[in-house]
Amino acid sequence: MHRFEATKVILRHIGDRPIVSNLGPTTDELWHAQDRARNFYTWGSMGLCSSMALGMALSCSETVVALDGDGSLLMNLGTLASIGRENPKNLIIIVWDNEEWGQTGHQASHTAFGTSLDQVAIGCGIKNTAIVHGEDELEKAFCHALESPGPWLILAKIEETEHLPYAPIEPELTLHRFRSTFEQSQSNPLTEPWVNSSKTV
Ligand SMILES: Cc1ncc(C[n+]2csc(CCOP(=O)(O)OP(=O)(O)O)c2C)c(N)n1
Ligand SMILES: [Mg+2]
Repeated sequence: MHRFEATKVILRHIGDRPIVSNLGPTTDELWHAQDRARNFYTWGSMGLCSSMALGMALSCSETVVALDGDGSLLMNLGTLASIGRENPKNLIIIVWDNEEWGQTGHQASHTAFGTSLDQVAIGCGIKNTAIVHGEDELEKAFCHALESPGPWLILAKIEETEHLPYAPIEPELTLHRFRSTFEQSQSNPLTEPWVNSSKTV
């Protein structure tokens, strides 16, 4: 499975929900697949994608989706413990696991040597996890995660290909654009059907 195709699978089902994307090819490919006001692209802030998504999930009632990377999550494993501790029902973490730090020269990451990020998540108290290898499996797991309370961690094994060009977009612009969609949704909250009874925050 390639990340660009896998990203399109997520977009097919995302509706208007917010996405936070990892720095590098994850963000670039999300932009190429579909630029949306509800995409929060990150640049440079390695290791913070899932942390930012956690903060958003704790602050709103919509389901927030993080598209993280194996290398970045490895750099900030504590975020999994924080997710397990806070236990937000409305958070789905997808990890594009290419077993390498792709953007900086394809150095093999720990997941190429036996680290199982889904097992780390389980050890941190994140009960809903899945490992997917192909687009059909990803689609099934993501749709299931959208329909049932989280938090979820979906570990998607991907093969690296040539990177697409950088997304030609200004970070400041996307920040303001993204933020304004939350302001608009205050008057018309987009709440998941299962949130009212199970929301913990
Ligand atoms: C604190 C910090 N250290 C190092 C980097 C350099 N860096 C940028 S992307 C990247 C690799 C990220 O790996 P991963 O999350 O697996 O994403 P991939 O490139 O494989 O899609 C690194 C090391 C950085 N931006 N910030
Ligand atoms: Mg990687």
